[in-house]
Amino acid sequence: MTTNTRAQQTINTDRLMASLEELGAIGAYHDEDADVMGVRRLALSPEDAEGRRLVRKWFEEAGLTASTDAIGNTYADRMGLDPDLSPVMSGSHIDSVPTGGKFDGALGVLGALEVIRTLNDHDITTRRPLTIAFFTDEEGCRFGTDMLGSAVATGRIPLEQAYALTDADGKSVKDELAAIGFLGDEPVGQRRPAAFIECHVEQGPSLIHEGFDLGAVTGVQGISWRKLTITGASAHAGATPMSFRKDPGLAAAKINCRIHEMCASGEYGPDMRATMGVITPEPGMINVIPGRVTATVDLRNPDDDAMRRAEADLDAYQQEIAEQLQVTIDSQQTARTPAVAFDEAVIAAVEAAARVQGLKCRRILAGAGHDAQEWSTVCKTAMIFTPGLHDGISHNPRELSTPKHCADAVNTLLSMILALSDEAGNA
Ligand code: HGY
Ligand code: MN
Ligand code: MN
Repeated sequence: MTTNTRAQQTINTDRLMASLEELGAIGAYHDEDADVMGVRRLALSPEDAEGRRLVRKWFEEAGLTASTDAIGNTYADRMGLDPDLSPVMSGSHIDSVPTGGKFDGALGVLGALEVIRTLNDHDITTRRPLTIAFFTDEEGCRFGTDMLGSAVATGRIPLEQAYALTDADGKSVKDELAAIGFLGDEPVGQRRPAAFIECHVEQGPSLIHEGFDLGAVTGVQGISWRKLTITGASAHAGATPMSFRKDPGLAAAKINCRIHEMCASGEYGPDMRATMGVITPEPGMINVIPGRVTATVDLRNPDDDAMRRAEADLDAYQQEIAEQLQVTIDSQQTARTPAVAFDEAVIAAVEAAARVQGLKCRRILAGAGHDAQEWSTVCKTAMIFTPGLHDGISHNPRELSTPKHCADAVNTLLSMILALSDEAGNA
């Protein structure tokens, strides 16, 4: 057993890409629009279960001790020279959106695994123990709130509240965890690493457009999700005069226009983003004025005060529209996370690790939510971003990072994990 030497080694890129391909084949589907293979691995689905089992098998084949907690987060531990020190943790998610790609989340999990495999290849033992992990339901698509597993593990969402969340078919998180065999017996809330580091595709156009190899992520912008149930009166599309209508479809359309106007106004800062991703009319027929529309609003803002103002102004607008169009609007907040700043020393260490490899790196704020933002509430945390082709598109089957993009990120992750696990200091 050798002591922890600064690894001059680099990861095995072919092995990393082969693992990404193999995991990416689970839940693969042919996307007609993009004419490429996408990934559909919704949280706690049979596809997610198959992916979980494969990755847990890989964890164990790498000599790690795997365990699953009560919300289905799966951790894999590697002994350090000093077993009493708290571990360095790295991981991400393997669930995807329904029209996902092979890299979102998977690069963070399989990149961490590749670091372990590389340390094993060179018989390197780190000072601190290491833990790699995948977390439950990062995407939030199926059960309505994102970063669920990490939020429960770090105390933001109570376990029982998470268990009770249901999908569109009324299936609960707890029942679905049990159904796929990942209702673990490790209590949640026990894992408190010394540091957390996650690598992830940027999911946006900045790095590739500006010619950077990597991003040292400074934090995550605020996220606010709401589900609107707008109820009016279904009626005949031809026989009903316009003045007789109570049309929830019109209400949803006006709200969608309003959130775009709010972004364009600059009144909520220059970077606010808003999306109405779900707009579902019932009964959804060409000749029937809808009786009910279910819609969602996703607001993002790096400025928490501006986010609060936007939420309050949108609440007021919803009431105004309800009165104007004689509909009712039930508005439920389904996710809410504040803007998060990562640890300055860890961010600087990412920049230094990139420089050592001769990689062009710049600081960047995460546009998407990530597991790391939850772990940043319990330990020093940062992220490594890598660019993507096609303007860094993500939550789209065309998501694509090259082997170099992936290797640059994971070699930087290797350096970071060695540096962070070398540190003495608190237990
Ligand atoms: O929605 C997000 O930002 C993340 O992909 N769950
Ligand atoms: Mn992700
Ligand atoms: Mn995602």
